[in-house]
Amino acid sequence: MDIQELFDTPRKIGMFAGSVAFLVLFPAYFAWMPLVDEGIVSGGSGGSGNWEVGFMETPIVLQDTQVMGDGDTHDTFFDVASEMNIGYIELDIDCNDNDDPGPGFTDSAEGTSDVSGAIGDFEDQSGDGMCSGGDSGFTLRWDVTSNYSGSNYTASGMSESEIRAEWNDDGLGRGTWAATITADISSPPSPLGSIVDSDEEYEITWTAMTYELIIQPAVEMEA
Ligand SMILES: [Ca+2]
Ligand SMILES: [Ca+2]
Repeated sequence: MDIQELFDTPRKIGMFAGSVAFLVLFPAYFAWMPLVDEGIVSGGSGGSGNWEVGFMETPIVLQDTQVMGDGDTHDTFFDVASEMNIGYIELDIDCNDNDDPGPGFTDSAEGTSDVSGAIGDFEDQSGDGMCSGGDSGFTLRWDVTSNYSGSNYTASGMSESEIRAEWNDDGLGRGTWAATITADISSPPSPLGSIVDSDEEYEITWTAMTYELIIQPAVEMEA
């Protein structure tokens, strides 16, 4: 078969052109698809549009209980390492003083953080609160991902990669978070006061809330 025979009819020429187009487009398609999966480029109709954005959260928790007398202090440490994005770091101190008969003389908790061992430009915080049970005591919280709430929302007029770029912890928040907790014990002013109430149990809970971003096209509701 010579070259003349290959291209002697319009149909054969057409088939040859189609084959060449296929050979060029096929590898190009497979080079492009992984970029779509990675969210580096936006695919097809889903370029800029409406997206449902959600956060699948997994907490890393460290819990400890300390019984402390009046004026006692306790240093607590939380070592954080995670491959996932971190939404926020939280320190929660809970206590419930039910030692005194009747109302009043409620113990309290106070604390100050030391964030110098954590990667990032975090500011130290302090807090205090009464030991009145439930979610009393105090809570300190730092956003590692800016403006993190973990609430689902609908994004409009953005590409998937723009949304992913917005929700990122930039590798911050790893390292050692620390705080010093101080007990304030209140007891009735009598010789028996310190027998009635001389200490309190403080529950210390550190949480690093990690998340995975879930992005899917919003379902268009036709009116
Ligand atoms: Ca008390
Ligand atoms: Ca007490």
